[in-house]
Amino acid sequence: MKFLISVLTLTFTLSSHAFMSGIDPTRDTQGEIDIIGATIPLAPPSASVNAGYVKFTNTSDKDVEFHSFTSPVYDSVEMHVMEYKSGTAKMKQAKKILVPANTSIELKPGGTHLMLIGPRRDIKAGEQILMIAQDSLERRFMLKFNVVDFRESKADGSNDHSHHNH
Ligand SMILES: [Cu+2]
Repeated sequence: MKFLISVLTLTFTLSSHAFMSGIDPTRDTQGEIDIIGATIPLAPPSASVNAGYVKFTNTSDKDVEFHSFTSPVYDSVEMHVMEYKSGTAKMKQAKKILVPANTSIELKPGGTHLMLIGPRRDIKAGEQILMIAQDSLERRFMLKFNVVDFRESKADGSNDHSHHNH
């Protein structure tokens, strides 16, 4: 992990605040944006996509608009919103995700989510997947997603997905 972080630091030698402490992987503060409970549910082995869920809290007085997400583990990451029309739900690609000033938004099942396309290797429960979000000011935010196998335990809808076994 240390190695990977230094590689990323070299690749993205930008503002140092874009890199979090890593003390609590479920809640990283990077300047104005708190990143809470970033989770990737483990998909069946045959799946070629995963979904990413996370809660963003904007603690600043300025809107933050994410324009892109990338991950070294996936070929591409798309922002998806759900469209409900006459009883059917359809995913639609979005060009941005807005986190208004002093507001929290949640990417969750049935709503806005990240679509992780083309995993470059096998994904295992318990590991962390790095993702870089870039906003409209070209600031970069590093996110760590916990891969969770909800088939192991009952998904009761609670938001506590933290694992303490590593
Ligand atoms: Cu989707």
